[in-house]
Amino acid sequence: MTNTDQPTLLHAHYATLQTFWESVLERTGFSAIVLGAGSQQFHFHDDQGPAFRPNPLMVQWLAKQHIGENAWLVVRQGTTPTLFFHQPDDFWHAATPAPMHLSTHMDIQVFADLDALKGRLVQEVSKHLEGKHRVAQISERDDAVTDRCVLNPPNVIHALHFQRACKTEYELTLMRQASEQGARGHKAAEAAFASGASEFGIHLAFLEASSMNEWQLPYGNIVAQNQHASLLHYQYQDRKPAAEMNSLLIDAGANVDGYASDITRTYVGPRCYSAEAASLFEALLVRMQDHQNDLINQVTPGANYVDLQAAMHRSLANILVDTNLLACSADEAFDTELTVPFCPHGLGHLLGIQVHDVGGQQLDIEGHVAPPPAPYASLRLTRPLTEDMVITVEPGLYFISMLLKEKRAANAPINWSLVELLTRFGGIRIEDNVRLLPAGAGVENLTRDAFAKV
Ligand SMILES: [Mn+2]
Repeated sequence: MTNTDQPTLLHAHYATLQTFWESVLERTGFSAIVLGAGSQQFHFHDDQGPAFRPNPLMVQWLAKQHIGENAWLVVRQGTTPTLFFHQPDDFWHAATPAPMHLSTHMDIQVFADLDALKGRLVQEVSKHLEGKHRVAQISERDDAVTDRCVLNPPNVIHALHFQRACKTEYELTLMRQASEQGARGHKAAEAAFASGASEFGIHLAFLEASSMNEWQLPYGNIVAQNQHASLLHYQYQDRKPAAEMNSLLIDAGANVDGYASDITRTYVGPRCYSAEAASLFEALLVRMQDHQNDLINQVTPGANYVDLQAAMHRSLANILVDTNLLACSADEAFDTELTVPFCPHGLGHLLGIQVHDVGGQQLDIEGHVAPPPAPYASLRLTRPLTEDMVITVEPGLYFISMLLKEKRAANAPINWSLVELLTRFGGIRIEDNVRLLPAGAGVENLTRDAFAKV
């Protein structure tokens, strides 16, 4: 029996969801919320397609990666939800079994025949339509179940998305497991790199040790050696080991029952092209690790990630000046935004069912948004931090020729010979997943805990 089978955790998870969803019904005046899981889509002119991913709101209720296609969930006030589950008789594919272990938490009705399922769904939805009542239907491509269903009403979706940022203990248990599986993958990847494996070999080592099929990954593995590490979302894997092995940046996570981990580590390589460059890169790695620790220590309820993003650039300015990469003062580097091309991405984001979880720029359940300020346009998390959020903290330092070229043309005070020395290392990113504890108690670092455990 795993932790997630504990009935009390599951019970508390459902109580939290039910209370919040009922408050959304109350506030918006809908008599029910109907979720469609969706169905498999295909590539253009093809009978093959990407792996089916269900409606993420459905994942929150079923906490399952394998929610069958065509499932529907009806949530209403004062009673447990009803799940209509399609389990076809099929000899082409294995039918996803209905989650009967959840039957104490919801009414589960299983149908082999899709038309019969839809007929019962219409009946069920119609039951909740007295007078002028409307039902909120959240689904991707489906027609309205009845003409009284309102498709994807923003006021309902904003509220549900906002609430997903703060995790229940049940969700945290899944995310700890995802962190442990991710940490196993990372340890195997580190060992593979030390023994001279190619990017592809490291990718395979990660999959095996994390026990992930490629299609189960929360996002495509980023396995970047040498200069590839300067491509923030480098998506290929070289099949042959590189002639020189200066660095590895690996950004890879695992997925447990629909919940993700998102972990990045950077290593110095076993065959660096230059001893001088290697020792400089190693010194930068040490500084970046301290830098990340400092930022994690500032994560607390009430803090604003926009301020932390600015703190990241202030501290990056110090690192670049101390290591002589910049020939100006740290204040000048920060004020002139000279650190931005060295780290053009955001400090972090919400994490959960989606790797970049929804609602990070949302200020409230009404859906008011807080766009990130220039020059931090790619920051995905701008809302105030609160307890039980799970977020990533992932500062970076890169040598991106495309961005630095512009600075060179503008005669920026950059030490170009050092940049040249480090360009073949690509860059550094260190990313942990942390859960906010009450003010003063720090964070639960899911990633560090997992590395210490596996
Ligand atoms: Mn991330």
